[in-house]
Amino acid sequence: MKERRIHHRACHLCEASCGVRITTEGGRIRDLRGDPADPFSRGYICPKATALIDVHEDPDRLRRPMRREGDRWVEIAWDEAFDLVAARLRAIRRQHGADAVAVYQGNPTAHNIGLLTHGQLFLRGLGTRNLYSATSADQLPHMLSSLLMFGHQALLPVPDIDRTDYLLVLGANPAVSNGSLMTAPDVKRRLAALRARGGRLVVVDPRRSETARLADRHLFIRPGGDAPLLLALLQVLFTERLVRPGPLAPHLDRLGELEALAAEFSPERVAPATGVEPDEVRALARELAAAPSAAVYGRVGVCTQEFGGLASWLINAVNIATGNLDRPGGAMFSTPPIDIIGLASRLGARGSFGRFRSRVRGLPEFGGELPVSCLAEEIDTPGPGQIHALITSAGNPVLSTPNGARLERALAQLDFMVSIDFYLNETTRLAHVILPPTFALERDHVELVAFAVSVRNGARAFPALFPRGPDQRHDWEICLELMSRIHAPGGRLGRAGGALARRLGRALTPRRLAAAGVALGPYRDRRLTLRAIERAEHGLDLGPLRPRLPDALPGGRIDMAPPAYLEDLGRLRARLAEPPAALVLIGRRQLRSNNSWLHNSQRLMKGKPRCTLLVHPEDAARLGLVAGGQARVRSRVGQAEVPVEVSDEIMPGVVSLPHGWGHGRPGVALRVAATRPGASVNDLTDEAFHDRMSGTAGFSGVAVEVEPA
Ligand SMILES: Nc1nc2c(c(=O)[nH]1)N[C@H]1C(S)=C(S)[C@@H](COP(=O)(O)OP(=O)(O)OC[C@H]3O[C@@H](n4cnc5c(=O)[nH]c(N)nc54)[C@H](O)[C@@H]3O)O[C@H]1N2
Ligand SMILES: Nc1nc2c(c(=O)[nH]1)N[C@H]1C(S)=C(S)[C@@H](COP(=O)(O)OP(=O)(O)OC[C@H]3O[C@@H](n4cnc5c(=O)[nH]c(N)nc54)[C@H](O)[C@@H]3O)O[C@H]1N2
Ligand code: SF4
Ligand SMILES: [Mo]
Repeated sequence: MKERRIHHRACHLCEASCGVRITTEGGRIRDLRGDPADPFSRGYICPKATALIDVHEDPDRLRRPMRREGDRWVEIAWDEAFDLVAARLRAIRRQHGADAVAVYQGNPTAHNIGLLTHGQLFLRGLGTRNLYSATSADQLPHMLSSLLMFGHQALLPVPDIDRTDYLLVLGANPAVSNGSLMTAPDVKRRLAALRARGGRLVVVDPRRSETARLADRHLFIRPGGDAPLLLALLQVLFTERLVRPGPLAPHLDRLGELEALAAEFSPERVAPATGVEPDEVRALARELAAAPSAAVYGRVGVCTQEFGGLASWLINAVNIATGNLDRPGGAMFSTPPIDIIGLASRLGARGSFGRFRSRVRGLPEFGGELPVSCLAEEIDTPGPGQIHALITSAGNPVLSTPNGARLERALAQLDFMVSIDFYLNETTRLAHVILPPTFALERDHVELVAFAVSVRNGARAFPALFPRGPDQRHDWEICLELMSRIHAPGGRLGRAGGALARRLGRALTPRRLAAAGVALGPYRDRRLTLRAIERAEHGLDLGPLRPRLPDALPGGRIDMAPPAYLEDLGRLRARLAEPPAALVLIGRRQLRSNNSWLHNSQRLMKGKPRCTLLVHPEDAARLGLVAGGQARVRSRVGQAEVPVEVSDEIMPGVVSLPHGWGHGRPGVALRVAATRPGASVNDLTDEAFHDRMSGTAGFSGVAVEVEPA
């Protein structure tokens, strides 16, 4: 056991999925570095990769189920925990119906094969309308535009950044995030290569971000101004006869309607809302049209704002209008080793929107889920259909969703709450039971999500690095166990059926399901198997993206002007007629944070405090704020006190605060995070400020007042 061994696998803390080389000795990690032989990341890793070790070894990480008795937590046995949870959830379902049990799933779900297979089976199988996830605080608008335009909510275009001649980035900061809905490890090198081959990079962002600093040009934009800007781009493209959809033209519906609606949005008309000079808009349109290939790419900044739905649609529309959808160097579709979209489409599952609406505010369902902006009110508003119990899985909604403070109060009122998570954090401390799963190094990994949105086709899978502890459970096992204890005996299957289902579920491990998926997948002609993917220990490169349209379109057509967007234009016109708010808040991702959950790593917490309010010098002077001083920030829903950082990298009239902080809440058992708790920006963001069309949370553009504290 003492022998030194080298393992090649990947970090899957985020979508970039960077290859790592880990040296172990005596069951411990001696060294972790980037894998130079990895064809995707070529030796790159970001500072967060060391958190693989830190979380693995974290003494605060939970390894046994815990039950709360008032303010005290006691360890209990798994069997007792499963029985307790199942009994409570069954009783609440019996008394109030299936919708009374809500579910919230967080971001790490996407990087956890067992939560994608058995987790979905269990949580969606509960048959509740009250399904919530981080999707509605993130990429929902992109998925919605894929559903409404391309006919499947998971058919997401990816900018082909390794071959493009022109990349226009709106509301994304890949130099820090390492790309999202764009698996592109070591993005900075790729962006440098783009410029080195004569291509151009333009970034549109209310902050001169780390990505903007690498660009040929950076344009400040008022938060929420993207939809008007994109409409103006289309207006110029149409009036200057620059629209050339190329080979896609015969597959487009309602291009004429798009032209007609864009006509009213001249660059001059939208300028007050966007803050972008009309000449700049015209230049952008002409450059996009003239480039041999170009891609417009937008992410969190265009999604989590008042007009995220419209903006996502219009990004696709510009890519199509300039002939760049599905062409090398444009926005393309990956071909992942498991064709979830094809499999789902054949079963008639393309996604859904607006099938039902939330009880209190009437926000639309998307993909079977309701917007997380309405979770708190669905708990704290009495009446038929009220939520009485909650299951959280791999999420920390108290820190990650708008008006987390209201949600926190609502959670305390629940009859029952269970969290599947290995940290006692801001959310799970309110649970009655915590069920801690294994962590990344203790379980098999098959990458499902990253290569569905990768800038290069590929595949990756590897076995657990360390055996799990004798009394640990994987997420999928927890979900399977709960599922069988909630539904049987007495469920539709009866006692014998329940036992059979459990045996079947245990035999169908996530790995076996994935193996079947690969065998049926798009590379079956090449006889690709999961075993072959696992043998490729540096990751399997399956080549550059290939054009896939029109075959990949489930309905064979692209809708350029879906009615749901046309209806929403009225709301945009009304906003354009109003004066903009004097001071608005936006977010900021940081290299050594991953949303809320890596702040218990000493190495990642080193250096200056990072939870600071970024203020432009003019605003600082006007408001009487000084660098290093404290500011009190107020919004409709709450307030926070934070240290001030003065910089002209932020545009005047905008302030920025990172998310994922606020660890000072009582009962949080994160000893390192507690040394620098910071304030939660989501105690300021407003659940009532959202994209009404899609239901997505509005983190960007929240009206605030700031004064010295
Ligand atoms: N203001 C503001 N708010 C935001 C954002 C923003 O930019 N600004 N960004 C939004 C975005 S993009 C996202 S994705 C969300 C994230 O929102 P969440 O997913 O709710 O929050 P995370 O901080 O990612 O919390 C992840 C939780 O999962 C646990 N965990 C980690 N790995 C596993 C695992 O393998 N299994 C299980 N069961 N648990 C695990 C961690 O301990 C942690 O408690 O936040 C959103 N909130
Ligand atoms: N280091 C690190 N990496 C991460 C994460 C992390 O927390 N830390 N989180 C991961 C997750 S869950 C995700 S979803 C991805 C997100 O990946 P990205 O979307 O690339 O990351 P953000 O930093 O949120 O980028 C949003 C940008 O939009 C800008 N912005 C804000 N409002 C507006 C607006 O109205 N219009 C425009 N045009 N721009 C605006 C912001 O200033 C910011 O630069 O990152 C992932 N990677
Ligand atoms: S970018 Fe960092 S956190 Fe994301 S996969 Fe790569 S090393 Fe891990
Ligand atoms: Mo995210």
